Amino acid sequence: MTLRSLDLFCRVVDNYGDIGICWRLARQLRREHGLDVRLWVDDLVSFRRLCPQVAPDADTQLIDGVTVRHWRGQDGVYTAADVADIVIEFFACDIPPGYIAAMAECATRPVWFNLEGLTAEEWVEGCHRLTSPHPRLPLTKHFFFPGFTDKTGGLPREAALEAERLAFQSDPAAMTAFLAGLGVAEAELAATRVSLFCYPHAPVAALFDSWRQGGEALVCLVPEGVAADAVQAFLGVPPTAGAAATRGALTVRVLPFVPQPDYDKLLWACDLNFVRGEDSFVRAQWAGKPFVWHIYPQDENLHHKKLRAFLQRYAGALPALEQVSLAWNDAAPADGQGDWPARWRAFRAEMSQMAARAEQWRQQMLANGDLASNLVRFAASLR
Ligand code: TRH
Repeated sequence: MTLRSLDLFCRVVDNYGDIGICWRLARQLRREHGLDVRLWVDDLVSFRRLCPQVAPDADTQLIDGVTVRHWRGQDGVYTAADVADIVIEFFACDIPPGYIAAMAECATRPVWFNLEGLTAEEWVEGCHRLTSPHPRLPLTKHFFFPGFTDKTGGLPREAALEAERLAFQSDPAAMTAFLAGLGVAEAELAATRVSLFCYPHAPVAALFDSWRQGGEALVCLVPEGVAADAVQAFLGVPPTAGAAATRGALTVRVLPFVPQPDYDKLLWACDLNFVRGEDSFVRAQWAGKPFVWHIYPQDENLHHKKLRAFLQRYAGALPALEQVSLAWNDAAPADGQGDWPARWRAFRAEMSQMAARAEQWRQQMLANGDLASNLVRFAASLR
């Protein structure tokens, strides 16, 4: 039986966490796989930040062909007719019990996935596609893991992404116009360009100091709301879009928080990108430019394990990248703290090797296919 419809349930964590990934996936499943996609989101106000078309008080709305449903809570009565052919709960987000009961009443049961978070740890390969039978109902859930090897679901990537990136990067006028549209001044175009997206606890002030004292002109482009305290301290004025200041070799410029497609362009237009969480981290990998990852913090420093697992796969031959990544995430060994100006000097000297590695890594990731296609293919095989 053909799979035609899909329900994706997403809970927004910590401002807009996770909706970045789900919104991208929902659009791709609609556009490239022709599925009738409903995206259930519990926090439309946060969602609107990434997607300005979102009306925060609408129960149901259609955006880019995706039906967006306000997921108001766990109550609610559902029938088999409400259930999609594929049901995805993102990151074990617990879909409403009434919906699960309705799933069990379907003549043909839906294909049910728990789509997990991205990690480079090796155990993922053993858990990818594992089944989890419901304790009471005749339903089976499958775990689906994004990942970095061909024994995982791969990374999210739209079919046209590579072509779009190549077109943009081979058109300097388009790049200049894009940056000018974000307020980047012409005089800043000659400097080394860095985009900055991180959680508030990153040691931004120390990094700014290193750049300020460094020997090369560097412009740091920071979307509004990111690292607000450190940016304000550097600028001396509130960090609203358009604010900028130059001190020593460093110019910090606050950009508007751009819509998702423009965020890709920003990554493509920079020499180095600081990214965070999951979605921007993946986009930086597709950008094929050097990047530093700020991982979302977890209890008992579990995130440090995940960071190391990634660095082991990615940065084996890039010691300065490893050092900076560990220090950026407060995971450097006590005796390896060093200071930021020294770390940055080593990092800068290694950047051309990082660029080569980024390119090689992108090719490697491309070979794993993309998450949406891998998921749809697997879902079809279960029918
Ligand atoms: O939102 P995040 O902090 O996401 C995280 C991760 O998913 C993490 O695993 C999770 O547990 C945590 O949330 C709660 O960072 P992420 O994943 O990079 O998503 C941010 C999105 O914002 C991404 O889609 C890129 C987008 N973005 C823009 O569209 N415009 C911008 O200007 C910027 C800076 C980001």
